[in-house]
Amino acid sequence: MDLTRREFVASVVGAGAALGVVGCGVADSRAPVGSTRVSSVAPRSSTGIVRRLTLRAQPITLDLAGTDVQTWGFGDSVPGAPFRATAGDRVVVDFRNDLPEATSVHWHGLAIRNDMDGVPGVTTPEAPPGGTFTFDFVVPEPGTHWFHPHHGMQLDHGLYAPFIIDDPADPGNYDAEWILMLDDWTDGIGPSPMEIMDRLIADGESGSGMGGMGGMGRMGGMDAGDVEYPMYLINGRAPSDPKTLAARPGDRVLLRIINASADTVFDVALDSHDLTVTHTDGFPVQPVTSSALRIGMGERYDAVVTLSDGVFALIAAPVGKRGMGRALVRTGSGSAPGEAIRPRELDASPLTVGALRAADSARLPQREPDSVQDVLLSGSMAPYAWTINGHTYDDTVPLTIREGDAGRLHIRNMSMMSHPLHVHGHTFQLGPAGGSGPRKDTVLLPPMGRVSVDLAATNPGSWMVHCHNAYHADAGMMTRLDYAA
Ligand SMILES: [Cu+2]
Repeated sequence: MDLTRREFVASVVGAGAALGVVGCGVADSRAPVGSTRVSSVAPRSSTGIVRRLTLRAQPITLDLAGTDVQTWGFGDSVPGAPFRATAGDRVVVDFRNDLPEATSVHWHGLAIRNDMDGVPGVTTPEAPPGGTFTFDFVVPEPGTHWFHPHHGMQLDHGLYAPFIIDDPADPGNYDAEWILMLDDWTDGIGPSPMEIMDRLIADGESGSGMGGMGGMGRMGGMDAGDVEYPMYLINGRAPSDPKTLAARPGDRVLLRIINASADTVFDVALDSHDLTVTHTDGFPVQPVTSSALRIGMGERYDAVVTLSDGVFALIAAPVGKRGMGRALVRTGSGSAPGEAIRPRELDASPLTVGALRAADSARLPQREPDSVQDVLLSGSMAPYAWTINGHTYDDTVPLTIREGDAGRLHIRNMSMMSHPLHVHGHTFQLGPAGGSGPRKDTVLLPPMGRVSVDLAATNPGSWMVHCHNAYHADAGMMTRLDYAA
C-alpha cells in the first residue's frame, strides 16, 4: 500500500495519538512517530514513497503434516507474510507484540539508521507484552533480506519472515520468483528452545557437553551444530507435506533462499537441475553455476534455474544432521518423487562463499584500511560458552571505528564448530585484502576457517557483531562495533 505524503502525515498523527493513549512502555523519548530525522545511510535515490506496514508477533498454531503445534509467529503464518519495498522507499512498520514476553524486531541485512535496528538495550527499546512500537526507516539497498526478533531464543520459534527490497534498475525477466525460507524445527514437537539452551548449559557443567541433545545424528566427526532437531522445514512445511511450487517447463525462475534456522547449515539442491547463483545477502556476484549451494544461518542466496519437465524434489539437507527440508517443483504431470529421494546434486561439493566474486557494482572502493582489528571466534561445549576475542558478551571489549574510515576485520574461527558471523548496519566485502570477494552481511566460517573483510564506516551508531547460531549468540558469542565519539 502506497500512501501519499499528505495521507502519511494524517495517518501517523493518528498512530501517535493512539500510542499516547495506550501509554505502553515503548513510547520513549525517541519515539519515531512523525520523526523528521533521516537515515544516515543515503539511499542511491529516494523514491519519495512511504510504505506503511503492520506487523504483529503472536502465538499461533502451525500445521505440521496434520499435527497442530503451538508456536510464535509474525501474523498468522510461518514464515510471516513477506514484506516488500523498493530501494529508497521509506518504510513505516506499526508493530504490536502479542507474545507473553518482551520482543523486538531486527531487520536483517538492512543498513538502516541505528535506532531502528531492533536490538533491545543497544539500539531500540523492547516492546513489552501488549506493547507497540513504530519502526520508521529508509531501505537503502535492494536485495533478499528478512526480519526476526533479537531477543533470547525467540528466533528458534516461528518468528521470521522475508523482506524483499526490489531494485528499480533490475528488470528481472523471470517467469517466476520463489522465496524459500529454511528452518530447523523443534517447537511443539521436541524440547522448547529454552529447554534446549538449559540442557546445553547443564551438559556443559556436567562435562557431557559434546553430545548436545544427546549426540544423535552426528556423522563422521563433521560439525553438526549443537542441536539435533526433529524436523526441518521449507516455508513452514514438513517434508512429508511439502509445498508444491508450480511452473511451466522452460521457465526461468529466481529462487530467493533464506536460512532462518537457529543451529543448522543447509546444502540446497534441486533434483536434476543446476543452480546459477546471482546474489548473496542482497548483493550481485559474478554468476556461478553449481549443483548445490551451502547456506549458513542468516545468509541469503539468490539463484536462477531453468526448469525441466516433470516433478522434482527441492531439498535443504542439514549439514551433519539427519533429515531433510523438502519442497516440490512441478512443471508437468507425473507422480511426486518419494520422500526419501536425495538428489545426486547433493553428492558434489556445494558452492561456498569462497567461490564467489563481487559484481563490479557491488565492490567497495579500493583503499588501504584506516584500522585493522582481529575477531577471534572461540568457545567450548563444556562449559557451554562461546566468545569473541576471548570474552562473552557480558564483558565484551567492543570493536571500534571512526565515521568515514575504512575498517578491516581479520576473522578467525579458532573452534571446531562453524559460525556465521553477522555485522549489523553494515555490509562488508570479503578479501583477499583489497576485496574481490562477495559483498555480504553474514559470512559462514567453517571450523578453523579464516577470512578478512573490509567495511566502510558510513552508518554511525552502536552495532551488534555476532554469531548467527542462536545458541552461540545467547551463550556469549556477540560483541559490538562502536563508532568513536
Ligand atoms: Cu557460532
